[in-house]
Amino acid sequence: MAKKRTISEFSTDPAAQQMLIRAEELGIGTAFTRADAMSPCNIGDTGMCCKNCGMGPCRLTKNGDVGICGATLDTIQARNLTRAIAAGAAAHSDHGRGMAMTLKATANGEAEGYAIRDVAKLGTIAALYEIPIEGRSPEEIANDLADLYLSQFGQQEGRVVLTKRAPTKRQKRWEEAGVIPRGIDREIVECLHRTHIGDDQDPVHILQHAVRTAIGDGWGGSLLATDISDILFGTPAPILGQANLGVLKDDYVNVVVHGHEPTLSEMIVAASQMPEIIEYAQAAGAKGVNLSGICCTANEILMRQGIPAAGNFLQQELAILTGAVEAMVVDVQCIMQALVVLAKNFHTRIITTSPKVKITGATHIEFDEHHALTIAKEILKNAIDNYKNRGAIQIPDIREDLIPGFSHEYINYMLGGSYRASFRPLNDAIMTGRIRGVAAIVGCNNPRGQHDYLHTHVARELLKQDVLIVETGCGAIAAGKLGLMLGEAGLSEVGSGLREVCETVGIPPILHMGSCVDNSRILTVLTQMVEEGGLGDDIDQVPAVGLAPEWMSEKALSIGTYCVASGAYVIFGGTSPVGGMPDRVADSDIVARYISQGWEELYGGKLEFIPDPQKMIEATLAHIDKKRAALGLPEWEPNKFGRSGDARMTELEKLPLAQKREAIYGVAAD
Ligand code: SF4
Ligand code: MSK
Repeated sequence: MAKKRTISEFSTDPAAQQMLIRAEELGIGTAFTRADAMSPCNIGDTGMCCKNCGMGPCRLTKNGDVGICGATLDTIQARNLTRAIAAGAAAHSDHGRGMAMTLKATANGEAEGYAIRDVAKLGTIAALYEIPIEGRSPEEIANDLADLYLSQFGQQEGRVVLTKRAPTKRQKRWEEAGVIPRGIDREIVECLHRTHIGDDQDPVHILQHAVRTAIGDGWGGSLLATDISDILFGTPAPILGQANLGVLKDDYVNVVVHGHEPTLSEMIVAASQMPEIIEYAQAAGAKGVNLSGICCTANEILMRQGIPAAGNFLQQELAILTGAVEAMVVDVQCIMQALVVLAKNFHTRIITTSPKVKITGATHIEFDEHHALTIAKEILKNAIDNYKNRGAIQIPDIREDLIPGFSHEYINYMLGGSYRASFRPLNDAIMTGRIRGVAAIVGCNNPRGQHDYLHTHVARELLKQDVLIVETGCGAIAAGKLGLMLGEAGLSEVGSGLREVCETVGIPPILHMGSCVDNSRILTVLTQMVEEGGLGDDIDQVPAVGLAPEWMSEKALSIGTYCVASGAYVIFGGTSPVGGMPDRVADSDIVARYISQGWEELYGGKLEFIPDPQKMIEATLAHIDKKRAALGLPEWEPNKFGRSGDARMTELEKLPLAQKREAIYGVAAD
């Protein structure tokens, strides 16, 4: 019998807790209560079930069990993991394909409402591939770039051209391991082929292809999606935003955009500010239209337009429970089917928009980039028409300011200024030990655990240890809700060395770097840190760790795998999908060992599943310290740095001259 949790065990977020109490009062179920009611299958959740053919499903429960076809547990686990990675890579990359098609349509004047906003980034990216720039219009260059990027999907031979943006040594490693993706789609299709009954049955060989597919995501589909989003909608720079359910407004028409793609949501932002729409809303008795976001669509418009985030993955149902949402407009990925049933208790309309996503019972208004602004206006008018149907509302008065928008271009600029933009100050801060290392905390929420707890607990503890944190996805929204993304407001909990750097540069201790596909920005930052010098000549030498403490989606597994292939130590929380049997003899644990030790030998990075937060933190710090030692950097010392500014000067003033000189210049007096 599954344990029934209390409201505070469901979520650490007080706004979420208020809505969960409301759900309980109204007798409405949510993902949290459904998770309590349904225990996970203890065979499937550790990868011990195969249903790849009609002879199964085969459930392997004892050491030595095999499926009807003779497949071993290791083969089944490798196949299951590979299929999940292929699905995740497909989701990211298909998003990238959509962006490339929009870029092509924009370049040819066929995309209503879109323009090339970042011509400089277009030029920088085009130059990487030797696309001619001189004397050509942005549209001509964009057309060539779109063609090049679109060709990467169906390419059969050669290499995905974006992989050339990895450090040289990394590319060599991939070549030696035979994992450079030939074409983005080709590798995904081959994953499905290889894992069909009676195909690839060597777990290590299967997983080699999983790596190749994931690289096609991180250094292919995701990277090009980020490039094009920036070119079309502007490269993010810091901007003031807000997060949590308190961003909904009682006297406005609330429209929540949810999913992943910025193409439609950017047009909805533009349409919501048009006099025609504002007047339409006022005629309906509202003050106007209040837009907010959930999940990564939220991150996309938060970091570019400052549009507030109503919450992360587990808050999609909770936003509707406020009773104040006229329409939730969804595109692709992470949209719960439960929204439609839940919305029937309120007046909220669930509007699906992607040609790829329909939900039974939802209103479908199909998006087409050729008529984007017209469709955006139609959607908003549909929501406004629904305002009169609003019943009792309860909006938690809880929201937090945050500053998102730390693209790698901006990080480069902020560290060095416009005349000497550089990663040098960041590398120097790591080399001296002011910053112990870097952690990327990314990924989803999972109702099997306490909403936002792992994200925020792990982040807080690492900040105390002078670890600079970058975040994307739902993890970023969790940190934003906690107030750790607002310049000095977040610094009270931060180690003294990191605090000194944040104060000097003027940054929060956690940098919001965008949506799930923007994990490619983190790869770019790591590459630029390597190129800057002083931290080795490949990503696996940088004192950095990736964490997905509350992961749930297949995309997270693809992200984790391409980060490992890029050289990172990646730690996931929750249950391992290759966990196997509790009583397994270690020597038979081929898959779990291979993705850790085996991948570390090949790529310098490894993937591990560590559910315990304390162990997760210890493993992160141990890895950072190991990498520091390997680089010959000084051992990190707490409180060595950071007594900067007036306080430090007052302290120094009290010292005798010789000691003062030593303290300031690090050399003894003459
Ligand atoms: Fe069972 Fe083999 Fe079919 Fe999988 S592929 S379901 S292990 S018979
Ligand atoms: S939205 S993939 S729940 S991060 Fe990108 Fe959040 Fe995970 Fe979806």
